[in-house]
Amino acid sequence: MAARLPILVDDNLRYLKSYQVFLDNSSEHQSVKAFINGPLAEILASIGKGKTALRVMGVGSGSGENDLEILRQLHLQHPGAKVDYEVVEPSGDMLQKYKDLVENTPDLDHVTFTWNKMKMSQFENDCKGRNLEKKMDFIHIIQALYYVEDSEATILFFKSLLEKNGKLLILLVSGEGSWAKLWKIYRPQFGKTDIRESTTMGDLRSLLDSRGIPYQKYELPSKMDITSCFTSGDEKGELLLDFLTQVQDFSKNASPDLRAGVLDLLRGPDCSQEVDGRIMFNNNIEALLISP
Ligand code: HSM
Repeated sequence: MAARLPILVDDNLRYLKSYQVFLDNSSEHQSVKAFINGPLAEILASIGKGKTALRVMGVGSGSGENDLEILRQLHLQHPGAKVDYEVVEPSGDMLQKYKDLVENTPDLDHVTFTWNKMKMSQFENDCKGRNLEKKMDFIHIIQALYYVEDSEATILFFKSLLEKNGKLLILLVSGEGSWAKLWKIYRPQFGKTDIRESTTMGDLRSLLDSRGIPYQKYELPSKMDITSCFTSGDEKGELLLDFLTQVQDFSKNASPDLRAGVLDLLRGPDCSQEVDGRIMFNNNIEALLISP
């Protein structure tokens, strides 16, 4: 029977710390930024053509860095347009960081933010209750679909909010990357949860294919330096291990066998490569674009 290990998201402070260590040691934000200013720029240019006001939604936006990069690119593509921007984010700490970032960012006078401090499922229920008719030109769910109970229902809901020429962008870890390998072998032993932290883009593509929903796919190469995970007791390494397993204090709570097996897999060629003495984990990301 699978061990009941404590789940990382249940300890908000530890989650925030381990997420920060993950960002500091990976090229995740840089890869997403390169995508926003590369392939996404053209797509943003194509939405809401000729409109003077655009409606955009960031779902699970965290502390807002990706959102503001998208807004910057959107402004370049539609210089005169106002933007009505809905943010859906359940963490009060993240939302506060996001608001601070907005405060300290110039040239956002054309944007009106609406803050929805709630989970995606709550937002969906709220919209249905209010019969919200507001249609969106662009919706993005960046690295956030792990935290929903039913990813299919969630995607269909947000897709239903799209304007005729709108686009829904979803980013998740690659179906072929090291996250997928780690989860395939060890997810059952990391403990049972009612959310799907182990959803990869492979799962999502299968789901869309089976429903006949077309999409455009992009690959975003990314790496994570996990060298510190192999120094027992290293604070950053322990936090990174928590982020990788989504288990609180993984080294203390997992059995010695489970810990040894996970470290072995993480270090091996299925997950990582050694570059200049550093252990680099394949953190590749995939982006999918869906039309209404
Ligand atoms: N939640 C584990 C996967 C991940 N999240 C990568 C952000 N980036």
